[in-house]
Amino acid sequence: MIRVEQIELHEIRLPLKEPFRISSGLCTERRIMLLHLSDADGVETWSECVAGEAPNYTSETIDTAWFAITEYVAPRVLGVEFAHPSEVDPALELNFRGHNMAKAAIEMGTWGLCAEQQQVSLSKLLGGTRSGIETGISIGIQSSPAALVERVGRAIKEHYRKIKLKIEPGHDIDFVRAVRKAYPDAPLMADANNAYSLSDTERLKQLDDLDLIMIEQPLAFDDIIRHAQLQRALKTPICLDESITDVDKAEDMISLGAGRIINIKPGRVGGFTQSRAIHDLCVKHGIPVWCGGMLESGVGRAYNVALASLPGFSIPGDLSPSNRYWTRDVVTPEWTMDDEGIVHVPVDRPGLGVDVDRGRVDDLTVRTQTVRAQ
Ligand code: OSB
Ligand code: MG
Repeated sequence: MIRVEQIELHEIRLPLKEPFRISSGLCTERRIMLLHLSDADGVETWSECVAGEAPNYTSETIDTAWFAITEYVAPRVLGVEFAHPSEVDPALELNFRGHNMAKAAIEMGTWGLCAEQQQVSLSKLLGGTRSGIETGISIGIQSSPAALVERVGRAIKEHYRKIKLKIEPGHDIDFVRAVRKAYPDAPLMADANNAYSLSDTERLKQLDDLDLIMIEQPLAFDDIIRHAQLQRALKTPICLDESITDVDKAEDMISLGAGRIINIKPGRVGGFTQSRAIHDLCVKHGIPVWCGGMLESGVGRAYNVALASLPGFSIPGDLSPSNRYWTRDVVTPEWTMDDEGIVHVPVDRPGLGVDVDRGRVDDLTVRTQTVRAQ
């Protein structure tokens, strides 16, 4: 039985080691919301809200999520008895539209709390079967094809198993072609974060010759129909990210042929219960899934790693190790990747599998608020 007694919200600031530019915006420093959840027996855990600084990925931001959590999400969970964390998602969905990242932060926290309470790994609690996750890197838009080729070269040396190139009109065909020429066998894909429309179909078809594993979210953030039209024109599989906000959207994608792969980010879909439902549906239909990232701290990464240990996650995830993002993470041990490009799932440790450095979180905190059961 889960009964959350108290939630502490912390906003921390973490500068990225390298600026991250995508077609819809630039990030140099993450404003990260961490949540500390505890029950009345002293069981405690941490979770992370993955909303960004600006509404350029979904409509949520850290500030809208902070408000949604304190005003609407937390009151539906605090002091309420749940027999299992899978009961939290339906309680948050009833007459409550949107705010998926705010909901996910708390929904996933209840899974973390349950894992702590039962002294099992988060992966095991979810039904994970993998002990290692093949890992990919997401490389931001660079100033020139040569700069991108250089950056990709470093990623290959670091043994990444999938290399995702961010693209936009003007930073696309020539950039990807230069990388393909330099590395004929590299496992490459592209992510456009909504930068194109159907009128760019001929341009996007040029990517078909570059042997990409997939093209992620070329069209609008909430589109399914046009992606189906584009997929009919392209040989390269389309992977949807932004458009898949719940299991019904995944079903729409599959039945309309709007894509052949799904990037599951638990924050985007409202948490682990929706993530598992999408995973299960995709397994049933033979659609591969992989776990995306939102430049998380080591806390959010723990949840992503646990999710990616489910059997249907058959494509490398955007789960780079801590030192790809931060000079120093907020967890110990930090997340690392071995020289085969594998991040290990901490199956032998209960809960998240990493310890949160409370002193460091306090040092980095610029805003905090505590909400309690009435
Ligand atoms: O589209 O996958 C994306 C980061 C922020 C917003 C959107 C995206 C991303 C990434 C980062 O690609 C992947 C990572 O966390 O390493
Ligand atoms: Mg994406």
